[in-house]
Amino acid sequence: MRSLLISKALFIALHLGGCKMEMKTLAQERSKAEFDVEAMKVVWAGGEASLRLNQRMAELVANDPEFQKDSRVMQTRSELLKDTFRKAAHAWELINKLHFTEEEARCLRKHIDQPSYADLHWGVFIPAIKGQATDAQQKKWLPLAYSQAIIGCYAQTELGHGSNVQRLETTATFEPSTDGFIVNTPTIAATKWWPGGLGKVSTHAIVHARLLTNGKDYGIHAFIVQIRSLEDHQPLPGITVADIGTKFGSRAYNSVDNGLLRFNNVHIPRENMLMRLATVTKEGKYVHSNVPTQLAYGAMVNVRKSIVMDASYSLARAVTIAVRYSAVRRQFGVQDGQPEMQVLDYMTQQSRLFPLLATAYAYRFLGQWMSSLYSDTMACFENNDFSTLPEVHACTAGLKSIATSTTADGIEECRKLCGGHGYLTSSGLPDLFAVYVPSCTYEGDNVILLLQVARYLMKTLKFLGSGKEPSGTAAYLSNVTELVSKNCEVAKESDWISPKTLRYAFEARSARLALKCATQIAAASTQDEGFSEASCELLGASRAHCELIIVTRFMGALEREIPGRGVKNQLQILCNIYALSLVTTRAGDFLMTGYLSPEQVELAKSQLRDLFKKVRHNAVSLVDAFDYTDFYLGSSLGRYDGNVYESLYNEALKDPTNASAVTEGYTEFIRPILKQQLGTSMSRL
Ligand SMILES: Cc1cc2nc3c(=O)[nH]c(=O)nc-3n(C[C@H](O)[C@H](O)[C@H](O)COP(=O)(O)OP(=O)(O)OC[C@H]3O[C@@H](n4cnc5c(N)ncnc54)[C@H](O)[C@@H]3O)c2cc1C
Ligand SMILES: *[C@@H]1O[C@H](CO)[C@@H](O)[C@H](O)[C@H]1NC(C)=O
Ligand SMILES: CC(=O)N[C@H]1CO[C@H](CO)[C@@H](O)[C@@H]1O
Repeated sequence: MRSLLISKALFIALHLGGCKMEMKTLAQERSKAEFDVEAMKVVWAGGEASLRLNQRMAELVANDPEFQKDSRVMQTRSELLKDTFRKAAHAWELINKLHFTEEEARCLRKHIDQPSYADLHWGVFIPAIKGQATDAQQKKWLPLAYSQAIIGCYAQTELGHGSNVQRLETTATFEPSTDGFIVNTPTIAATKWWPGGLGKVSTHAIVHARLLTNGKDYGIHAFIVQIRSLEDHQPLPGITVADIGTKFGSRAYNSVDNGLLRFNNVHIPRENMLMRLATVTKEGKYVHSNVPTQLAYGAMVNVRKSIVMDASYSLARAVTIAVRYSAVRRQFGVQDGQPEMQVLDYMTQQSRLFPLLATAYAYRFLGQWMSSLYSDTMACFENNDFSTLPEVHACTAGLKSIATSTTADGIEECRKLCGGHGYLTSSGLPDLFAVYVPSCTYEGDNVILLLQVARYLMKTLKFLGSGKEPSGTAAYLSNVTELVSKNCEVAKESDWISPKTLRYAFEARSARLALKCATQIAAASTQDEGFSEASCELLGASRAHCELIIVTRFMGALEREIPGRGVKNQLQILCNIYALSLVTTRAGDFLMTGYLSPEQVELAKSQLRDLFKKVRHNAVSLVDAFDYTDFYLGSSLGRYDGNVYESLYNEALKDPTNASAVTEGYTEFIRPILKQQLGTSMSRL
């Protein structure tokens, strides 16, 4: 096997004889892999079938001239929107012509790699109808939505209120005489603001409004409101709708028409209230249905699973670019005419990059686990068993928060790892970052989500021993007494790479931080005051709880057989890197709670350095396993063949500013300065 590998390497090296060093370098890197890359691709994709599906869609998009993305940088916002609409229409044509399943269609949209209103229509509007509409309502609305005879968005957030949904101001007042609701926007702050797809495209919106009937306020409910004509797309009477303007980044999420929406006493039929959980009768009586409210939370688990999956894809994308470029890029370390060092060989580069590589894999397994958590939870709900809801809610909220924050920071770190060139749009990183960062805010602000986890942790500790023992991801807290008293026993470097040791360390950290907060809160004059005083520490406790879950899910995923030469071994190395890099970056937690001694942290650090050495030869192949095509990556630095300099050069020459050697504006603004024809009055001073 080994000799076969070496001869393959030689073969590649010989055949690249005439090639640039950058390209030779990546080929050599690949020849050093100690595992079967194709088998790893299957593991990453979550099975042979999804790997093939991804490859099929990647190819379809890359080979279709309608989906080309080269010119996007130069577009104005209006041009970008039109380009996005054109692509969405073309995709819809393909989806119908080729009879794609929902899964295939989703995969196609992902590969087009340009967010659009369609993401909101399929990803939010339709699921909301499924979750909140009665069977009869679904029968009416879903066929229209599935055929895109209507296009919808999800209008919850207002200018004045986002996170605190209960304080939204838009009203829907029941009017018995017309058997409908009057939807109204009472103040400027009540303007709907942010919904994606609303600004320029949607014909319908799911509007969250305060339900008023018989003079009583029943709180926030969802209503379907038609906002544009199905004939000529004009806003309907009483509706003001527009785009909220340009967002962060040069294109990024600007391909989505996030919108604003105001209602001036707009009448909608009573049946347009989404009535699965509650109804209003003809007489205006508010009635709860017999469907348990908890059911609405099931969909949330699914959404959060998708967000964690997206986090792994986006981080993997940034890491692919940074790893390939770090292998190609050389600086310093010259010895008698030899090439300079690959920056990937610098320990500092490795210590920033390899933990992110490991994190991408960690989130991938986390996402897979969340899929099964979703089906398990739904199965319990079907049997009217909602006992796991608080735990599942807290855990998925926290995982969404940690995964998106870490990914956003990780993409930015990858940009820095690419030095100056990472700042160029043609590196692909600025756009990736700009598209990604709002996920720290939407579907729940990340800080607020961690505070929810904290509330759950505090409650769990409070009720320990009362017979209501914690379950699932919080089960370890029932051992809190032992976890806070028994310190770590690691005595040598290699002690650190035991799953039991790692797991226990993360349990101890989390339990100790949580208990510390609980003690602090108990000492306060009121629970609320204590919680608020301790809230910064509570974020730390929540983070510790979530990182414990991620570490144990990664380890759990490796308990099974994983086929393919060397695949499991690589994953084990990555899992240890993930866990130990957390031990060292969060050393403050471990030291302050007294679980680790400074010497034990040192041992973790040197174990981590050993692991970096092990992963070094495999780094390029480990990102190859993500199976991103050059078209999808859209990065001069992350190219599969390593030909980065020529690519950067060509991209620069394509810039429209270079269309003429003498720049526009020369005659009016530059020449007069050079010719001393400007500011004659100034020159006298
Ligand atoms: C790109 C993008 C797309 C979006 N798409 C949609 C959409 O399709 N439909 C829709 O309805 N909305 C959408 N939104 C809106 C989004 O859901 C909200 O912005 C989000 O819920 C955060 O709410 P907020 O803006 O009110 O933030 P705020 O809650 O005002 O946050 C401001 C700051 O206050 C802090 N904070 C707030 N409350 C607390 C607290 N209790 N304790 C401690 N700190 C606190 C936050 O952590 C944050 O730092 C979108 C937003 C973006 C950026
Ligand atoms: C509690 O600790 C014991 C001993 O370390 C262990 O065997 C058990 O699995 C732990 N229980 C939970 C729920 O983690
Ligand atoms: C778009 C364009 O015309 N680019 C030009 C920029 O300048 C270089 C150098 O003169 C030309 O080679 C490019 O064609």
